[in-house]
Amino acid sequence: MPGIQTRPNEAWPLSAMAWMPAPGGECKPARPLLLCTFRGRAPVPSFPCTRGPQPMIGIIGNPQSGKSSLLNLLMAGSGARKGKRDHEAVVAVPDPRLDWLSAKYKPKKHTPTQLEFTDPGAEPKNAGADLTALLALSDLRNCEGLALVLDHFSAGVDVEGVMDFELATVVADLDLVSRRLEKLVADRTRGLKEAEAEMVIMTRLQEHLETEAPLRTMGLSLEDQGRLRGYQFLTLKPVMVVSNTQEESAGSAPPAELVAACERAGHELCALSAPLEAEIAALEEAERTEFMAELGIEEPALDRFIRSAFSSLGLISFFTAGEDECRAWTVRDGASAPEAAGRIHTDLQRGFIRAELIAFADLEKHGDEKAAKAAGVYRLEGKDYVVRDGDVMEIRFSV
Ligand SMILES: Nc1nc2c(ncn2[C@@H]2O[C@H](COP(=O)(O)OP(=O)(O)OP(=O)(O)O)[C@@H](O)[C@H]2O)c(=O)[nH]1
Ligand SMILES: [Mg+2]
Repeated sequence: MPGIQTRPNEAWPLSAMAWMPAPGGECKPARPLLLCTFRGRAPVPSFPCTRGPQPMIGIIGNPQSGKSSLLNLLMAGSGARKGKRDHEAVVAVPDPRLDWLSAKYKPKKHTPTQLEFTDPGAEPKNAGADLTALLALSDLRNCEGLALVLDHFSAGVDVEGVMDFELATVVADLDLVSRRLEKLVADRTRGLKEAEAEMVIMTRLQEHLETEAPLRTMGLSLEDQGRLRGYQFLTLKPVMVVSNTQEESAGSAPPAELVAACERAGHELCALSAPLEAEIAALEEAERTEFMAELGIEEPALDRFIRSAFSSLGLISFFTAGEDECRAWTVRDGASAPEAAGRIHTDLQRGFIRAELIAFADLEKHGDEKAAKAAGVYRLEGKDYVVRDGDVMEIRFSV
């Protein structure tokens, strides 16, 4: 794709803020998303997910690229279940750290964090839809991230699929911006003054997209991206490229050109062979380890895929651990300790006093809390603490 351009982020005119749609669909207020509902209490709004209690990733790709194979594979993983619809799968994010905690505390309940995947191309009404048609579906637009499946099993690996996808998403966003601008021009003609401010911003987005560059290269601040959330621009979404390779390629590194193309585009890359992964998933644990050793792989590519899909969304996990439950909780990277506490219960956020915590690596190193405390690696953190991936926390609160 020619000339990806970036330019510094100019301040948004203050007057422009008023029109910004709330998350959750063009110009519609977001349905607040709820992670836990405690009887009779206000639900906890999550990091904004637009579709359900856990982040949703939309599976996209050309016809016959292996989208359904990937969804079936996800469904076959341990802890996976069918989502609300047949083409949706809720999967557990594999995390050896949580497994370690559960092995230690032997809790009554082991609760990994979850991600949801949807394959709208599998809906009968979308049968045979190509990439462009799939990208137009609101089901995909409303996802927090996209997984692009590329057929690299029938004709080998190339980088065309990544380039075609980039262009298709830029064109789709440009179409959205252009339609919005048409409406704004009509509004201005009718004398609506507010239209002016939004036009300034939409024109900037349009100019950028016309250079065939995705909006993620525009240098928009996180705050500005948040303001634009309601539009669900495809080129602002994190993308996981799934190179669905030939079985023989399992265990070898993806070709350098593909790695470079994904890096240029800012996408995560995961190479896997769908039929091989299905074979691995169907084996008993002992046989699985042996089979993977023969192939020269340490863990199923599927596990790596789910984990990097999770982190590509800008999410991290913290843990609570005890004899009742060992649980991984999802927060956005950058969340404060009270925000993280609020994921567990609104009361914990409201009455937050402090967090008592230890980094998972320190707990693992010292073996247990007592030894960790003796080594001085157990910490007390206040309201301003920014939670780190892998923190094992206990919240002190008073309401
Ligand atoms: N050899 C081989 N065949 C595969 C692989 N992945 C998928 N296939 C085959 O390719 C065909 C299409 O796979 P699907 O998973 O149905 O592809 P899809 O993208 O869901 O297809 P549509 O929904 O029709 O667009 C099926 O016959 C699969 O068995 C692979 O890694 N290797
Ligand atoms: Mg399919």
